[in-house]
Amino acid sequence: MTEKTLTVPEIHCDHCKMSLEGAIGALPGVEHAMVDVEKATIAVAFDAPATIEDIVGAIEGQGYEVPAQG
Ligand SMILES: [Cu+2]
Repeated sequence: MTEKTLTVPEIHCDHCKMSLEGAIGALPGVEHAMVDVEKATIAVAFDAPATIEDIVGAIEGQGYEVPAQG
């Protein structure tokens, strides 16, 4: 199991939380995705076949920019 926390500054409300948790959670291999609206972060836990690229792609697919993390 890989766990990562991504910062997505455009997260600002519960609608963001629901749409992002739904989109990421639907990816095969994702154990959980939890958005913290106040911190604008997403904590994800996943195994193969999911990759971090898939997860970033799902976030971008919802219309959010994912800046370089680090
Ligand atoms: Cu929102």
